[in-house]
Amino acid sequence: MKKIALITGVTGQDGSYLAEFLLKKDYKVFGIKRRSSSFNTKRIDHIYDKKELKDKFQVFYGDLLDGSSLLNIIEEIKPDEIYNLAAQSHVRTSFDVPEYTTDVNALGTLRLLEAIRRLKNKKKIKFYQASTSEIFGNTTSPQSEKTPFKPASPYAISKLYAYWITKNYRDAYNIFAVNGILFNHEGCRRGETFVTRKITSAVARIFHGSNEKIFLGNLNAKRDWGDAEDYTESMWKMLQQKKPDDYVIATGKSYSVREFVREAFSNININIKWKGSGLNEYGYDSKSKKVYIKISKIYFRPTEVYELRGDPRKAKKVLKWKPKTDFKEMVKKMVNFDIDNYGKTNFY
Ligand code: NAP
Ligand code: F7E
Repeated sequence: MKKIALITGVTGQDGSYLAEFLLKKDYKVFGIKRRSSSFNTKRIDHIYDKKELKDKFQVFYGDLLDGSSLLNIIEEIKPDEIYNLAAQSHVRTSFDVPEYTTDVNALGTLRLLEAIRRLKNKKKIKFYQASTSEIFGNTTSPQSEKTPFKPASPYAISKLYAYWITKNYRDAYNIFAVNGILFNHEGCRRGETFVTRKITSAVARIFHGSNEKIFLGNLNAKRDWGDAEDYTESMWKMLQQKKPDDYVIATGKSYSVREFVREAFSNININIKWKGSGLNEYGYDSKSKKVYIKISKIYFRPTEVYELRGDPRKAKKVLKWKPKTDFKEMVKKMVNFDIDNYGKTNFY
């Protein structure tokens, strides 16, 4: 019998990669999409378009804010594995909509776990929770499964609730539930408001002749940036273990936003240098002296996380997982993708 997977957040970066990954493993894949006033399926439309996948991939309307929709879908499709990837996932925005972020990310996870708890066969369902390095906040790097939590945003705090409730339902009700504590992972389907894709899409426009400047916030923040496609495999691996457990998924290396900018521009043969300080700092082409980067205070956060760098040794040992793509390759892949698809509307 084919295994059945349900993915919340299937229209997002990770959801779309995971759907493809599971379809290749011959799963039947169901996704949940929320109602939106404009099209929100651009990352999965190409899966729908494949005739051979017609009976293997299906998407239902549902919402993490609507417990009955989750229960109905789970009862109807009877999944073997549930991947909870849906979230209000933008850290900066979580300061503007803290209540909404908490409702979706924290209570949304509870609603799913409650839906599972009510099922007769709850012990057979495996549940993956998309946890995050943000729960560590400003702790000393590298962060591992043993690092204490110090979340520093409404997003991180909502995800810490989801982390604990997942653990609690595992212990209290014997549900196979795991937390994948993933550090930042990026790719060609990354949302354009996250800093990496914001930079690579602007670099592509500049390559094609745009005269724009990129306005950024904190250039000194460091993140452990991995490749999103490498990371989706780890989610599946966590659910194939004998016992449920929590794992850090990371590369073990961190780079600053400043280094990301320089690396992205180097792919179009522009060598960025920096001048000035604070809000007056700018980045310019060392040859033409043209200014490409400026600072805007709107991109700073009320509380920033200065460095996240993960220790993935447990995942390497137990899951036999390791990242395949390094920082330079990942940046190159994103810049080239944005250059090649410049001006196109349907490109995934
Ligand atoms: P993403 O691109 O922002 O995707 C989020 C998904 O959640 C989208 O499909 C979105 O739908 C959906 N969603 C939002 N609110 C919803 C609601 N109320 N009900 C149902 N669906 C809803 O995020 P991602 O980068 O793929 O990340 C996947 C998960 O991993 C998220 O939970 C994120 O917090 C977590 N995470 C991400 C990273 C990372 O670096 N990418 C690292 C650690 C953890 P729309 O398409 O309609 O917006
Ligand atoms: O910011 C700095 C910003 O928004 C990265 C989500 O997937 O990963 C992601 O959260 C860094 C921060 O990602 C701009 O201050 C500077 O220090 O790309 P980001 P994030 O906040 O790390 C974690 C693991 C998740 O779980 C989240 O869901 O870059 N930064 N200038 C900027 N950030 C943005 N967005 N825009 C700027 O202009």
